[in-house]
Amino acid sequence: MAKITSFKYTIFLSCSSILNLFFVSLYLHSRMEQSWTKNAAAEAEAVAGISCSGHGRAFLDGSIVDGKHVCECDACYGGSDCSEFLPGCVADADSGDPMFLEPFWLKHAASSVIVLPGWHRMSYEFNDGSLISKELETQIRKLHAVIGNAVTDGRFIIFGAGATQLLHAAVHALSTNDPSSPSRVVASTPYYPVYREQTEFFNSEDYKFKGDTSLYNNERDSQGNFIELVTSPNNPDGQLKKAVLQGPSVRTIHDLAYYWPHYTPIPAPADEDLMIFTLSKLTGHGGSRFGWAIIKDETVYQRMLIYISLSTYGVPRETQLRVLKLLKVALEREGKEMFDFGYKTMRNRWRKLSETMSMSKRFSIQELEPKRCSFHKKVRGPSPAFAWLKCEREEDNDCNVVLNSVNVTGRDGSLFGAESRFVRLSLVKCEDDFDLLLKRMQMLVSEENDSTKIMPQNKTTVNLSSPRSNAIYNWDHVTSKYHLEELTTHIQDQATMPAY
Ligand SMILES: *[C@@H]1O[C@H](CO)[C@@H](O)[C@H](O)[C@H]1NC(C)=O
Ligand SMILES: *[C@@H]1O[C@H](CO)[C@@H](O)[C@H](O)[C@H]1NC(C)=O
Ligand SMILES: *[C@@H]1O[C@H](CO)[C@@H](O)[C@H](O)[C@H]1NC(C)=O
Ligand SMILES: CC(=O)N[C@H]1CO[C@H](CO)[C@@H](O)[C@@H]1O
Repeated sequence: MAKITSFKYTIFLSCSSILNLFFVSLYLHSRMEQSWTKNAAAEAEAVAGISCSGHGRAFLDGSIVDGKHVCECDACYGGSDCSEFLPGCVADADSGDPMFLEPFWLKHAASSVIVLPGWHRMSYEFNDGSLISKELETQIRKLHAVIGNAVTDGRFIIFGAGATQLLHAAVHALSTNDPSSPSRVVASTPYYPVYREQTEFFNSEDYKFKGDTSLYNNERDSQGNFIELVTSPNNPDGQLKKAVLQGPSVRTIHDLAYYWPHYTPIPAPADEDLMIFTLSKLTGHGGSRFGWAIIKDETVYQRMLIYISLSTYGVPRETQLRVLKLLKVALEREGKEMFDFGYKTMRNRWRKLSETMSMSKRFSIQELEPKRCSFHKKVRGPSPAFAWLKCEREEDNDCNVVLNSVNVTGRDGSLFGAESRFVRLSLVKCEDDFDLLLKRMQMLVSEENDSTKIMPQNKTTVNLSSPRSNAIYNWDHVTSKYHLEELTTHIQDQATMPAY
């Protein structure tokens, strides 16, 4: 009996050893096959592991001091590990750098990583002679279908180095090729300053920047060719916009950079002749310089292709590979996680700033109506990328000067074709930037004289015919009407907002 048992053991042991050997060799083999990514992976993880106190980040291509990568700190933080707050520092709310999405990507580091070997797509062109990845184009069409913000069926798609390049390519493509009657490039005030700056900079004979659309919105002045830039939701004020000018000699460019659920309810898919989108406001990757245009007309598409081809000969293949990966992660679970994170972050910021501003008589911010959002499948409140701040006091005609008194700086309203009484405050930067901005604005508002007796929202005393009070009234109206829905979602957020 003992003999049989020991025989069984021997058999069992040998089988087990053979199996082990088999798996070990399989493992070693696969390790060897993967070995060319190993060093790069270790290098990337080592840099990612450098602690910057949650107020900064170390990067693989950042500076090296004493053989080590150093932390790059958020504004207003310093020290070798970014742990020191710099008290007198300026809260810079000028730039629209959408760093608010960084926590999402930190959480999704593993799924969003790409590997880029030295031999990746070295050629000038793809095999079919084109400059764009068909897979990426497909992914972009899928993205719009899932989010429901643009129609892409039967449309041409072109890639560019961010919306900036595509805007100019579009102006070029739509302009009359006729210096004797150059196209007039117009936008509704307040408009994104780059429209004017870029058109003037390129100084073409074929088109000239001619300011506010409202100057041409009548029969008499509307002769000649126009290119109207429509930004929806608008930068700076977040309003959904439609083209103003009509007629056979009017061409429109729809800049839909912010037409994503992070920043606005999406009432319906946009279906315009020429629509421009950018990766930066979608995923936060402004530095990747990637945008795309969706174009109905083939001739316009061809003219834009020539522009891209002569200026940069397409978008780097490295960028296209990265964007493909980022969009796949963005679309996981039908976009639920990224777009929820984006929307909730922006909505919470807007809510905090609005609360502070509702106490103020000296300042006001734009009013935005709740709307039904086809993506969220409900009526939802505003979550804009920017506050369009107005200094209400007669003497405060330069609003940025007022903000500078508490070390806040925004973008001067005059750059948007409006008065300097307005300032655009960016709400899309990182958490540290927003927190400091909010704190300083609270300080400014609390400094207002007690003599003005601000009773926050006494509805019965509101004068409805005054536009200023109207804004307060409607905000109040909005919060009470949607209070229940907002409160419910707020409670749900607390429960469902993943840890970032
Ligand atoms: C603003 O900056 C100045 C100069 O750095 C500093 O003295 C002042 O305390 C700062 N004020 C605020 C409110 O941060
Ligand atoms: C609102 O203002 C009116 C008039 O000043 C006052 O009679 C009323 O009590 C106030 N209501 C509240 C809720 O404070
Ligand atoms: C309400 O505001 C308008 C415009 O500012 C003003 O003309 C009107 O006299 C005000 N009414 C009252 C009752 O204060
Ligand atoms: C109009 C008015 O009362 N102005 C006062 C506001 O408060 C400052 C100091 O906090 C005074 O200097 C002003 O006279």
